This record gives sequence, structure tokens and C-alpha cells, in this order.
Amino acid sequence: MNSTTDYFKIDDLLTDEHKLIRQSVRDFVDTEIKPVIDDAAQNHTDIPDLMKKLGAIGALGPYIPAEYGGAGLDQMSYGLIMQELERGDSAVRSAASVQSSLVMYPIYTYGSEEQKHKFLPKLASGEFIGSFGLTEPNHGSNPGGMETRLTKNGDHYLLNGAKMWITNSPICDIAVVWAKDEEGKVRGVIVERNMDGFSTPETHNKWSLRASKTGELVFENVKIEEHNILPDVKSLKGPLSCLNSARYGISWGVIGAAIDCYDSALKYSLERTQFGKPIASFQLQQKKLAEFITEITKAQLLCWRLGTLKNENKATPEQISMAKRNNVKMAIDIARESRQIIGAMGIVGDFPMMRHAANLESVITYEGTHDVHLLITGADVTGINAFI
Ligand code: TGC
Ligand code: FAD
Repeated sequence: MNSTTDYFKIDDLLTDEHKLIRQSVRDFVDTEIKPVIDDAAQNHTDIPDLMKKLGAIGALGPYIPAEYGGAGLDQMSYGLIMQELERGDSAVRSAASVQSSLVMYPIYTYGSEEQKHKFLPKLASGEFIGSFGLTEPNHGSNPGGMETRLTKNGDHYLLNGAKMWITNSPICDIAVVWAKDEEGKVRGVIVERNMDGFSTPETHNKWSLRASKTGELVFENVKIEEHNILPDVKSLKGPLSCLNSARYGISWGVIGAAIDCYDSALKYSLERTQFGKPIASFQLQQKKLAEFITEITKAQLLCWRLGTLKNENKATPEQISMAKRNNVKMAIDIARESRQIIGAMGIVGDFPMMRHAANLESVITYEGTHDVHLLITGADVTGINAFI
């Protein structure tokens, strides 16, 4: 019997450091997340001190240089960390990927030295929680249509508008917000919790990502000083480049969710007897398990190659779109099918499949929907942009 989830010996392609990092995050998830995640998801509550715990294990901004509080790791390490966190729950990976790719990355890439030193170490330790505001009530898949405005007002600026569906908005200390200036250029603004006119109402009654907070970011004449504007970007490319990093992390992360479902279904099917035999002995159930491990393996190989390209700074946004789209669909299919393998047991919280499946309904929508990523590939291979 070969119950490994490293079917093609991808571990041989990783360094000892990669494997050590993965193991330490796996241990963290087993001791700190697995015992509490079902309660947090069922009750729609936070995992206590999650951000500080993630900071302590180096999961916030792992590829940000040590000078700014990060761990200075490579992109493969970042991917492996995301994989292990999402084995626990997509909410945990979301917390780490928003903070790392959507808050620390833009400050590191487009921020001034002062901004980097002021915010990055606190974000890396989890002392500060960040959120990322791109999506608006009227502009989801087409962020270029954003209505949030940054207008000059004497020696400062005023920020007006609203962002919606924002991970961690209700608990954020700072938000990296994207708004158009008077020339119609997209600018990145660091909004701080205590600024007048800034509010963050929570979105309630989610059936997905219940262990994560989601909400709005509302700006009513928020006074923004020049030193809170990211100086080095004036284009939609700013937020989209952050998405490249987050989508890359999601491509890895969802493999973790799929592995958790596969492991649980395989174990259960070997133990559960019907008609006098383990259900794992029935060909229909074997087909499902065999397809799960095949799809997980293909997703792992895609990510390993993408990780090497990212390390060489050669990964294209289109390659990242393909990996995000393929791997999220792979994971949501495995979550749904593996729930069926365990029958009625699959609907209670003792098993993770239904929680992962519900979470992945968000993951297949956020960071670019499944269909948007297909159109990005379509435009790349035909040379014809279907969005226009
Ligand atoms: P388009 O005209 O194609 O592009 C505008 C400019 O941006 C450049 N560009 C990119 N640059 C870097 N990375 C990318 N991925 C880029 N894609 C495009 C492009 O070259 C162009 O540059 P220039 O110099 O010519 O001006 O833009 P469009 O308005 O037609 O829209 C297309 C696009 C790509 C924006 C759209 O297809 C898309 O990706 N929509 C999805 C929106 C999205 O993903 N939102 C995510 C919000 S954040 C989130 O969901 C967080 S969830 C977090 C969690 O909890 O884990
Ligand atoms: P829409 O853009 O309205 O799309 C609706 C449907 O139309 C989709 O099926 C889409 O594929 C389809 N569609 C749209 N355009 C086309 C087209 N041209 N051709 C074919 N089909 C099309 N955003 C942030 O900025 N920051 C966050 O932290 C954040 N966190 C999130 C957390 C959660 C839990 C969720 C659910 C969302 C989050 N989002 C966040 C928002 C997310 O990025 C958007 O939901 C996503 O980009 C899609 O936008 P929309 O929901 O407005 O759908």
C-alpha cells in the first residue's frame, strides 16, 4: 500500500531547508489549528492570536528580507508554507497570504524606506494586521473601473469611496487601498485604523471562510498625508502585481486542502465496512481515490515548476492564472467528492471535507474568478482580449 501524497517524489526536488520549513508549519497546524478549527468555523469566531502565532513561525512575509522583519526565504518556501496552512483551513492561509502578498508585498515593492521601516516589521510579527482594498461594490472582476477617489486638498489628499468583501477589514490596523487620483491613475494608499472618516463594517452570515473576518472599507473624506501614499506606482499594475504573488500562494495552498480531504477519505474508506468489506475495496471508491492522488500530483508538479520560475523571476501572470484556476478546481472537486466517500459522516465537523468545500467556494471566486482566469489564458493563447 502506498498512501503517500508525494507520489512523484517531488521531495527529491526540494532542499533540506524547504522540508524543514514545511515540517515546522505542518507541526504548527497540527497543534495550533486542527484542534480549534472546527469550533472557530462552526461558531464564526477567530482563532485566538492567529496573526501573532503566524508571525512567530515566520509565515508573514516569508520572502521579505530580514532587514524589514521578514524571513528572507525563497518562493518555494512561501508556497510550501501556504500549502501547510491551507491543510488546516483556507482562512488560515488567507490570513497569511493577504498579510504577505497583498499588504507587505506592495509596501516592500512600492513603498518609501520610511514606510517599509514603519510598517513591515510590525506586519511580519503579527503585531499589526493588514487588509487589501481593491474590490468595490460595483467593480469586482473589473477593478480598473474603481470609483474610490484620492483628490488633492491643499497640502494633503482626501480619500472617498468604499471597498467590499475585504479579508480582515474588521480587525485591520492598516489597509492598503487602491484609488484613482485626479488624473485617473491608480494609487496605493496606506490607511490607518485611527484615521477620521475610516470605518470597517463586518459582513455577516457567510457560509464560507467562517474562521476569517470579511468586511467593507468605507472612506468619508479621510485625510491622507503624502507620506501615506506609495510613491513608486501609478497604475493598475500595482494591485495586479500583488495579485500575482497571492495567486501563486493560493495555487500551493489549495493543494493542502485537497491533501487533507484525500488523507481523511483514504483512511475512512479503509476502516469503514459495508457489505462485509471495506468501502475502499469497491471499484467506484477506488476510482475516486486514484483520481484524487493523480490530480494532487499534477497540481504539485505545476506548483513546483511555477516555484522554480518564480525563484528565477520568470513566472508570467498567465502561468500563475493557469495554476490558480487549475489547482482551485482540483481542490474543490476533491473536497466535494471526498465528502461523498464518507457518507453521512461527511456532513459533520468531525471530518474536514465540508468545511474545505465551503471555503473553496470563496477561493474559486476571489483573486480572480475561475472564468476570469480562463479568459486570461484565452487571451494569451489567441492574442484576443475577451474583456474588451
Ligand atoms: P488590463 O488592461 O489587461 O491591464 C491593465 C494594466 O495592468 C497590467 N496587468 C498586469 N500587471 C501585473 N500583473 C498582472 N497580473 C497583470 N494583468 C494586467 C497590464 O499589462 C496593463 O498594463 P498597462 O501598462 O498596459 O496599463 O486590465 P483590464 O482592466 O482589462 O482587467 C483585466 C484584469 C486582469 C484586471 C482582470 O482580468 C482581473 O484580473 N480581474 C480579477 C480581479 C481580481 O483578481 N481581484 C482580486 C481582488 S483581491 C482578493 O480577492 C483578495 S482575496 C484574499 C484572500 O483572502 O486570500
Ligand atoms: P463579479 O465580477 O460581479 O462576477 C460575477 C460573475 O461574472 C463571475 O462568475 C465572473 O466570473 C463573471 N464575469 C465577470 N466578468 C466576466 C467576463 N468579462 N466574462 C465572463 N464572465 C465574467 N477583494 C479585495 O480587494 N480584497 C480582499 O481582501 C478580498 N477578500 C475576499 C474574501 C472573500 C471571502 C471573498 C468571497 C471575496 C474577496 N474579495 C476581496 C473580492 C473578490 O476578489 C471578488 O469577489 C472577485 O474578484 C469577483 O468579483 P465579484 O464578486 O464582484 O464578481
